[in-house]
Amino acid sequence: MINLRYFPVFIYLLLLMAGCGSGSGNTNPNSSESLNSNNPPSLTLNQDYNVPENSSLVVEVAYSDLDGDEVNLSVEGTDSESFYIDEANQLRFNFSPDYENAKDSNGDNYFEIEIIASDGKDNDSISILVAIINLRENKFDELAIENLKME
Ligand SMILES: [Ca+2]
Ligand SMILES: [Ca+2]
Ligand SMILES: [Ca+2]
Repeated sequence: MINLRYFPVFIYLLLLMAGCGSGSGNTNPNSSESLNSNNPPSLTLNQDYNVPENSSLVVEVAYSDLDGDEVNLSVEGTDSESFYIDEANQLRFNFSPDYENAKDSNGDNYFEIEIIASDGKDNDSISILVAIINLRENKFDELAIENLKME
C-alpha cells in the first residue's frame, strides 16, 4: 500500500531527473539551467574621479559581458539625478558643475553615485565618488577664495 501511494512521486522525480539531463527538452527560459549559464556583465571603473568645474564629462563607462549580451547601464545612488550616460557610454553631468555652487545632496562637491550594468539577468555595480575641482575662473572668484581664507 505504501509503495503504491508514493509511486506517482517516484515517477515525478524520475521525469525531473530526465528533464535536467537532456537539456534539449528544456523549453523553459526561466529555468535554473539557463540562469546558471549566464555570465554577469563586468564593469571596469575606478572608485574616485576628479572633474574640473565647468566640464560635464566624467568618464567613459567600460564594461564587458562574456556572452556578448546587450548591456544596459544606469546611474543610481544619492546624487544620481545629476548624471546621465549618453549613447557613447560616457558618464556625464546633466549640467555644468560649478565649484562655487555645489549641487550634490550635502553640498560638499563630492557626488556619490552607483553605476549599474545589467544584461537583463544579472548585474554588476560599483560605487563611485566624483569630486569637483575648483578653478580660478575670474577676479571675483579669487576674491571670494581670499575672503574665505580670512574668515
Ligand atoms: Ca551575460
Ligand atoms: Ca556630497
Ligand atoms: Ca572656481
